[in-house]
Amino acid sequence: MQSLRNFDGTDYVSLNINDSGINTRISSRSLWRQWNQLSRFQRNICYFVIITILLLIFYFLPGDNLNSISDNEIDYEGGNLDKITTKTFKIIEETHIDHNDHVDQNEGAAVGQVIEEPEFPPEINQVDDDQIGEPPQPKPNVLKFNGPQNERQKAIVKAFKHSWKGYKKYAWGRDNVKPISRGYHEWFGLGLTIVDSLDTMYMMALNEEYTDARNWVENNLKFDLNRDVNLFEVTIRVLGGLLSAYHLSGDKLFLDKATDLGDRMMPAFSTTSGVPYSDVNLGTKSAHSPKWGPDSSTSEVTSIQLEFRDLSRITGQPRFETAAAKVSEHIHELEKYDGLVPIFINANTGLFRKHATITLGARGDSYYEYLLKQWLQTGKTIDYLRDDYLLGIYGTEKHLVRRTAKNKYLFIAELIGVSRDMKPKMDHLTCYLPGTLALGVHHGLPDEHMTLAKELTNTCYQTYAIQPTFLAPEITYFNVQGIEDDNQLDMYVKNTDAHNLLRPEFIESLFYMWYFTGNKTYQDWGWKIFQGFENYTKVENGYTSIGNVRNPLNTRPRDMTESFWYAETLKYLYLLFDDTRQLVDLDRWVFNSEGHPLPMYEI
Ligand code: DMJ
Repeated sequence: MQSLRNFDGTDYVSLNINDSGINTRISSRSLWRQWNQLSRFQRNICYFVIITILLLIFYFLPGDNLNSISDNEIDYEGGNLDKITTKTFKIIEETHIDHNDHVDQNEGAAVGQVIEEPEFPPEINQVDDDQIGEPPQPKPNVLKFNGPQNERQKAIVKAFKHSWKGYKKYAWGRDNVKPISRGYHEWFGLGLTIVDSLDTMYMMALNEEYTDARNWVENNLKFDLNRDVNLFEVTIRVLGGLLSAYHLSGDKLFLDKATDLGDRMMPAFSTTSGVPYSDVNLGTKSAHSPKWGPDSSTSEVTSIQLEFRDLSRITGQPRFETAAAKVSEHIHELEKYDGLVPIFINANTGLFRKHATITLGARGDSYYEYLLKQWLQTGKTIDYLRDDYLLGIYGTEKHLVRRTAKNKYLFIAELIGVSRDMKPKMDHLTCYLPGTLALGVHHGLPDEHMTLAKELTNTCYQTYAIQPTFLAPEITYFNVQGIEDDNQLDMYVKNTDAHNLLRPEFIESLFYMWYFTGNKTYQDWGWKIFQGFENYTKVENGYTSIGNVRNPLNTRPRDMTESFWYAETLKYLYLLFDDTRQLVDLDRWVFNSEGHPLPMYEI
């Protein structure tokens, strides 16, 4: 190092590295010379000593040093692979410890510390495999409920309370109330009306009723019943109801009940194809095909995935999601008719029943609904779900969309038998479709779907409006043949199809249409329909299904209130009359087939 002077007179320091380089080269040469003068034996001893020293260094180097890299040190941009890999391992270790079933054996273990393998029998260790680490987090919850905000919402809450009062008085803890005979009806023995109603009461801020129901669930809801139940119905109503109540309230009671129920339904998936049996005994944990035949309904086996996936995501146990998703994956591989599916599938062969009816009504409907909703639930990350949905709508437009001869009302027909003959008939169940189409369009699917949605909404509305009760029948037939008769009607109803079960599908669609368009006509249509329910289904102790919508003087009350009246029809009416359209955020929540909101996940 030298002190020198610049031309302008300022001082500077010069560091001469060349000299030291020369010295280094000289000393390396002499070292090399000395090394060559060693005998082979001496060199081997040197090798041995060097290797031993290196091994000792590696052995005693503390493991934590490898992990002690802070986020700031990680050069994500520059691709410092070693550091990123080390960090990733650390994250995996942390999540494994957090969610390991046996973590209590090692309480206090630090992250990265070696945890001794517990001595559990193999089957328990298998459960360990089931843990996938930290459950994916849903998008943030933005739900807040303040009770009814306007006259229409108040009227809906009043209707709910009236119906609930009858149920509580005459059927408490039973599946359904029979409001005329003041009795009850048991289907599964699971207090269906209570569990199905939990989230509706929560959203309506009916605190007293909600608390009663919550306490019943805590003290009385037991699944250890030696009784066959329908996998689909119990999934969408009971499992869906519990999960939704859990997400809205955060009350772990509901999650515990849901997990117990999910466990008990798992035997339904023990088939050779993975397509579940329709019936499962929650007490004996055994499952089988329905009594009436070997097949399961297509819509049933494909409309359990939202619930089973949600259960997995909250518990961190993937087996529920895996079993249910396998069904969708299997059906994805099956041959379809331009995306349309027959309504029966054999659980053992995993094959569709050849030439079964194709319909978007009973036994077909929610296959299409759950393709879209599963895609949304998983953050639009599973492409085949979206593609199968789009294909299904394409097939619908190609093969099922028809118009009446006179007023050109658009409806969704059915295809029957080997010849796939068109049957000009539409179940009320099909009136869920406009809502689902609108939901898809909002989430980026083709705008043309909205045209179909609007036209079908209008037709469904007509099925109500043309009846003197202003209530739609279960099934409507359509005139597609043009005849020279001014009196020809576009729609007609057969005697056997004239009942109304207080079903929700069209109200559900009105809610989506209102939510996405802001067109108040949809609210007004819903209000008129609600008047129909008020005028022709309301009785002293609640609301009842009726046998005939065509004659206001002879509605033939059926003395039955289905649980979906509370879970869906009244909930969707309440949401339809939410003028702010902000009560539920449809970018964050997806409703299951029974009207229970579940959170969307990022993946
Ligand atoms: C409900 O249980 C569900 O909406 C299901 O998807 C279809 N049937 C009833 C309502 O009609």
